[in-house]
Amino acid sequence: MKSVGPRVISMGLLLVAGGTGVAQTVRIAGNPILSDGRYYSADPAPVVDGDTLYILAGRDEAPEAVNDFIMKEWQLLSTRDPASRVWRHDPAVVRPNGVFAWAEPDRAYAGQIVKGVDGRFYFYAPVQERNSDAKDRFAIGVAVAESPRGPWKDAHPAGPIISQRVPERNDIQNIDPTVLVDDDGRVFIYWGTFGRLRGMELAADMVSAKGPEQVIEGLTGFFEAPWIMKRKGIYYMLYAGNNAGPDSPCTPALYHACQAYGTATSPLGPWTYRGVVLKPVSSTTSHAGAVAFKGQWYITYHTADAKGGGHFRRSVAIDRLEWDDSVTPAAIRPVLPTVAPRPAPTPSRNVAPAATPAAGPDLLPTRFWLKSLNDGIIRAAPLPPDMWSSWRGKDNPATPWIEYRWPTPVTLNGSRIRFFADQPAGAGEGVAPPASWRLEYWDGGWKPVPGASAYGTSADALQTVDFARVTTRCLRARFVASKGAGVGVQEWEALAPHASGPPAAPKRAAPACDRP
Ligand code: FUB
Repeated sequence: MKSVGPRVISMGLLLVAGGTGVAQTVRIAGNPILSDGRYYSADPAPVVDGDTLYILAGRDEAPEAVNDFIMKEWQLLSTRDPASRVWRHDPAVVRPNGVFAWAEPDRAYAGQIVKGVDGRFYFYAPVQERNSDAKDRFAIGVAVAESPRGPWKDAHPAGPIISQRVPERNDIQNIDPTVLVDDDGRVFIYWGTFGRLRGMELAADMVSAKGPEQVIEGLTGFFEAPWIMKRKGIYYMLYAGNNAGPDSPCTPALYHACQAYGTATSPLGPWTYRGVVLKPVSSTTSHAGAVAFKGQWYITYHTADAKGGGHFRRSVAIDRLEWDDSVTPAAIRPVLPTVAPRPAPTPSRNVAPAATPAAGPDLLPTRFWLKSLNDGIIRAAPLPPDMWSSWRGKDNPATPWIEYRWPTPVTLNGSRIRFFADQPAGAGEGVAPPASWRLEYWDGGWKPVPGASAYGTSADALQTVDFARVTTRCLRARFVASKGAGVGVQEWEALAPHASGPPAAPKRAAPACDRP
């Protein structure tokens, strides 16, 4: 794509020259920054140069039904004042094979731009090596430029500075680099994923390893996405954590991540876990960066909140990051994610959002997410936390059920359900459409809903069941599973006779009907 001179296009966007794509000035209403679904943006890494805040981001290009990181280029967002809500978007600023002759074109993963000891900008980029005998070909290359906008050239044309082969042999996936130039000019790089974090000192040239690679420990639940920063003499490491469980401070579901942090008084530790900064976002991955800009700290992260967004169609958000200086070391206050005002929801017959979901038997701990039943989201290619499922691997229950409980009685005359299946109907393994199912309501005992239409079992579309009006506090869907397979449900709606305004989510769990 060639640069063009300034010109105005529809939707209030101003086009200006820049990068290798066409830059646009974007006036936003709030988060995410790019929200209209034309460009997705992930793995934000903020960097300040003079009076401008830049955010480096990868670009998610996965089609809606593809669960994979299709990422071929990095882009830049920049502003002189986040409060102005005016951003410049430079798409396609750099591509892996455009700067690293040794790299594959795909997999422009989470990089970071850092101002080096010499005042130039260094871009730490995880890419895949084209020719390598390593089991995992992810490697970290470094490019250099006079400005965060580039143009970038390989700062180490001999190849990556870190891989499974250099500077030492390792067996981790070498991605998610983050770099600190300390006050005394020493340089430290940290990287890693899948629970394995490494740290190492670099020389002042920003590329040569001073080594050795060190295993970083002490950061509870570390999964990936480290972000190093320093404030008032203390080193802070933000990271995506996935220590999951019903009582975890981080995340209830294994496939989601929180942003947690730890502190240290020297750059390579020891590190002390300090708590959670950001609860799980709407995408399964969470990746953050933070920076001070004109006297205010900001945190950048990504979500699935843009139009058409998803776990592999993520979008960058920014919020203030505040400190609690009343404690030592200063603590990071929990971040309150903000979103742009949304249009008022259209009236709906679905009163499920006002109910508390329940299921029997219990979920496989940390794998599925009961709350997804009534979150209003149906994905083309859902992941486990997008659904409830009775699947346990073996001994899957023959007659599982799900239930809605309202705090006060509701009148219903229909229901819609969207099954999930990764096996065909009749399969005896995995998750298959149920052999049959029925709806019951509580009326002093469980009774079949009267006059029910056919109970469809296909997982390809919402299955609608109409029935005669009932007024109840509890509605149950009982399934007969296919042979030994599990049953999966992405979304389950309970329909009132007439549409009304959006039902409020319950403040407290509604009690069961069938217990005194
Ligand atoms: O964007 C690809 C990967 O997703 C990053 O490397 C991880 O941190 C996660 O955000």
